[in-house]
Amino acid sequence: MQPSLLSPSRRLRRTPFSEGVEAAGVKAYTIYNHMLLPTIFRSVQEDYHHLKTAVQVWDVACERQVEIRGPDAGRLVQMLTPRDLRKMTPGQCYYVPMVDETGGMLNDPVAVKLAEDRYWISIADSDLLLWIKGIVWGMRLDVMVEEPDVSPLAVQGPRADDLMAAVFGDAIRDVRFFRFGWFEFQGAPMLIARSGYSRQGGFEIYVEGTHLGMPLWNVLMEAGRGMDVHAGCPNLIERIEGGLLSYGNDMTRENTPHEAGLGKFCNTMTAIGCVGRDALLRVAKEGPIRQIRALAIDGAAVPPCLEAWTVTDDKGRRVGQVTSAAWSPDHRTNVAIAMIRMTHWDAGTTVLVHAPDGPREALVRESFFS
Ligand code: THG
Repeated sequence: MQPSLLSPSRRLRRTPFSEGVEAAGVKAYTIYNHMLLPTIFRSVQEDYHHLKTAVQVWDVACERQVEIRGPDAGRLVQMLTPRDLRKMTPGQCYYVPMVDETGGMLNDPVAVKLAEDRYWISIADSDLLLWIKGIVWGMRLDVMVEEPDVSPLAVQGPRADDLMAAVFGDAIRDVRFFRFGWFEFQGAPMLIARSGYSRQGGFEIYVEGTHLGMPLWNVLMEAGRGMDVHAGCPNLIERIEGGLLSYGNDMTRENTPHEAGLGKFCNTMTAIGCVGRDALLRVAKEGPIRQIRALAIDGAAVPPCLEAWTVTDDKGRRVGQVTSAAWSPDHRTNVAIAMIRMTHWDAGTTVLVHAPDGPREALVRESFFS
């Protein structure tokens, strides 16, 4: 096995599944919420084809939870997001943009409502815990906020239902999208939601503690033998095709949810108490002047997108930037996520993408690729 090129330390956290990930031959990691996140097993393209045809088990322990518990929990969670949470009931998950007082995005987590007074906020890559603790202190709220020892394990792909039913029973098939149920594994209750960072369908198992991590990993791998199960991870190509955004890459604190194309997850008028509400009411009324778009970029496979690539019109005037891009074998073009100014965001517009190996023509698309 190749030695890791990341210098490990206590700051750079391993997960309850790291042993299984290593045994499966992980080839590359990134760091996400100060924790290891696998990015390649066989190759990004092989992992992509396999994800779209079989079933994978993903170590997404780096989707850390911020637990909010106590009498003010509901009030606090509504302060964090412009999405109206009044109809959210225990057993539901909501994808919620979270914003600061200027309407700038701080995170785009999945909120999991366990009880009227208890939530897990399943965060993207930013230290949201610190912002939340600051609000709690400043507002003297009656809640406890902490990072519990909870590690999501995702099962994704067209055969996810069959694999999960083999381990947890057929009742798992009845869990609806962005809902969760409680299922038993070796005597321990496990929260399992139908969700996950792919468009291929599947589940996320919120594993509490460390001790059941490898037993669960091994049971899934064993049960999936006849289903071509393999270790996998969020796949760059598949998530761009599907238009799944990556916080810190595709949008940052510089962007409002509307710019990020997440306006459909905002009900700013009725999200009473949301910290960025006044700022967002203003931008929602005017409408954004730049927004996330899917692009198809001409030419051979693009190099990795390690920094934003400038997008211009044919006269060289800046009209936006590409933030994620990859060659798609299925669509036989480069697929990309870009932030484009309104003068050029209409579907069918041709723009120039200044990739590191030179300028390329690109087409603004009506929608993503899945
Ligand atoms: N699952 C869980 N936690 C997470 C992620 C996840 N934390 C980190 C990161 N992913 C957060 N970002 C996203 C981005 C997209 C989605 C979920 C989390 C997602 N979006 C769908 C969409 O945009 O169409 C569905 C949203 C909906 O219809 O409600 O799934 O993946 N636990």
